[in-house]
Amino acid sequence: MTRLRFVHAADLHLDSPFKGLRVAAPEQVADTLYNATFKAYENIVDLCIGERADALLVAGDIYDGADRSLRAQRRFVEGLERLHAAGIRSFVCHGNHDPLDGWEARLAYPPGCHRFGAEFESAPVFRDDPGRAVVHGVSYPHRDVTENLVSRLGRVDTAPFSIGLLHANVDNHPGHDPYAPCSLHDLLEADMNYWALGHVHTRQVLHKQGPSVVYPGNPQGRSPNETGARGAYLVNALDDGNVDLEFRAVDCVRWERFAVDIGAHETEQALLDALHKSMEELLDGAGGRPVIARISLEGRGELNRFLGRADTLDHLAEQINEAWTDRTPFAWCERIENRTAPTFDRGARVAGSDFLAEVLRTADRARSDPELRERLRAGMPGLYEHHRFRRYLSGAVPNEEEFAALVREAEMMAVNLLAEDGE
Ligand SMILES: [Mn+2]
Repeated sequence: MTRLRFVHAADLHLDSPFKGLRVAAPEQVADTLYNATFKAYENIVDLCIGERADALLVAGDIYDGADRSLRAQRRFVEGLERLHAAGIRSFVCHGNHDPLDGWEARLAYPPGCHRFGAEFESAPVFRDDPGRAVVHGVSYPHRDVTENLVSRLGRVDTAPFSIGLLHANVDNHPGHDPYAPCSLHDLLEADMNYWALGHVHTRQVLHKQGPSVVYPGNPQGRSPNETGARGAYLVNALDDGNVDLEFRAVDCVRWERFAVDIGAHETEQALLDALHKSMEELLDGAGGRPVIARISLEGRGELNRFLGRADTLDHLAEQINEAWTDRTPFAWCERIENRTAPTFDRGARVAGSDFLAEVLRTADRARSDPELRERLRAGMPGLYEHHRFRRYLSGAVPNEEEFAALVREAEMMAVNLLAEDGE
């Protein structure tokens, strides 16, 4: 039986400026971006209402900056008002982007909304049935919270379904500032059924059950580094204390990256056709949303010479955008990067007397000489289990087939580094 049904969102970053992009983007792309974070938030409110959720939880970074705009604050409160009118509670904490000491307009929040202060406090989800579910939350008083907030939580009453609402960096997640650092262990030790986290922008379930520890990610990607579907989690809390988690996309414009290997294309026309085809596939996969794409051209081939000509990358992007940007939904190529290299005559180079020739011959021996292969493979467990290196290596020690792929990759990397201009 479902005891509680809620939507968990975080990192709305309302009114994100989309730095630099709005200048370069055509009008309809710029307009879409300008409204994107707001529209995604409205989609979250619609999701709560459509799914008849009991509550919305927002785990910090509602606004993009401490100097949050009045427009952003009003739009946020409007959403909470819509929830309140539908009988849905809202629980909000603030993070490093929107700490309590930032400027704030004195706006009237609806009575159904609970905003957490600078100390952990508890709020029942159902005012007429406080023993059913409780949210424990805390906000950042200022931006640079460097202490472990979980340690301030203390024991909580375990009878109701307990939710922790927190903006924090768990286990030093790379790529995000180390605010309110804590460990997964800290979170598992606390008496919670569900940790509703915010801060890390790519959704992640750190622990599935008992308790569930979840980052929903930001609901709207804001740069080529925030690709793919983004949204919130619809959570059904069951009577046994576990949850059913369901991700729901709410983003209204999607960022994607793709790579095209020029080695597979002999002519400029073939390359253009491949780029158009990829743009079409991206749009097909975006569920009716517009797409902003960053394209990377890679590999070795004749086309490397064409790509090296002045302004070629801009002209390519122009060709792509002429075909895709005026459609609804649009696809817009934001940038094309050239990571290609000239063709490489392996047969000629392997017979040479330089270091690269030696590398190529060693790669050949690693493939054909069983003794060398065994020696190399024998060294791998030490690397994959090494306390420093294993974090850069995913998965288990490679098997025979994976080892062959590694040799191929290593050779390619060495060639790219050593034969930079093909000469
Ligand atoms: Mn954030």
